[in-house]
Amino acid sequence: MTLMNPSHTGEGPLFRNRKRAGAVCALMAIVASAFALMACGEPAAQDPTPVKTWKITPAATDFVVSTTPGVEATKPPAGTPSTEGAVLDLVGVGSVFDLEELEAPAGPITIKFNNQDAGVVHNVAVYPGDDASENPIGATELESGEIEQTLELNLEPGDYFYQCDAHPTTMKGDLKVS
Ligand SMILES: [Cu+2]
Repeated sequence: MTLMNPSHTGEGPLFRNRKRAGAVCALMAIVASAFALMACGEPAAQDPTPVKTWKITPAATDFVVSTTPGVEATKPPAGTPSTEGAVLDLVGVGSVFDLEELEAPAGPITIKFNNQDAGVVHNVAVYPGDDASENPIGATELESGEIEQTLELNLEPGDYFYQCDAHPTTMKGDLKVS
């Protein structure tokens, strides 16, 4: 008889708890649906913002393009007076260039290379940029001295690099075209 009482008293609270749990579940469903509606509204408001940012980026590129024609416009007046263009003298002696820095105005440029090393092969090759990583714009043939070579170029303003392809570590220099 003493074992029956705990089981009877235990059933009562259990049923009440199940009713309370059902009411809580219904409340959470309403709250969850309310949050779902709010969550759906936020992404729709955020979408226009990235589109506006994308429109700003191409506009900045247009500014760079519009600047380039202005620089090119100054080139013809500078090149017109001198019909021959710039002439740069370069000497190779003891497998070294006498000049490691050359400057010239944009337009036709002639490099006169004097290889004074008898029986030693030299040349002059001009590359875009600061090194010989890209293809050369122009180059003379590798020939043994003593010999005079002429390299004719037509260069836009910028930084260029020149070297002897037979001695790239000792015969090199920078050419600045403005
Ligand atoms: Cu050389």
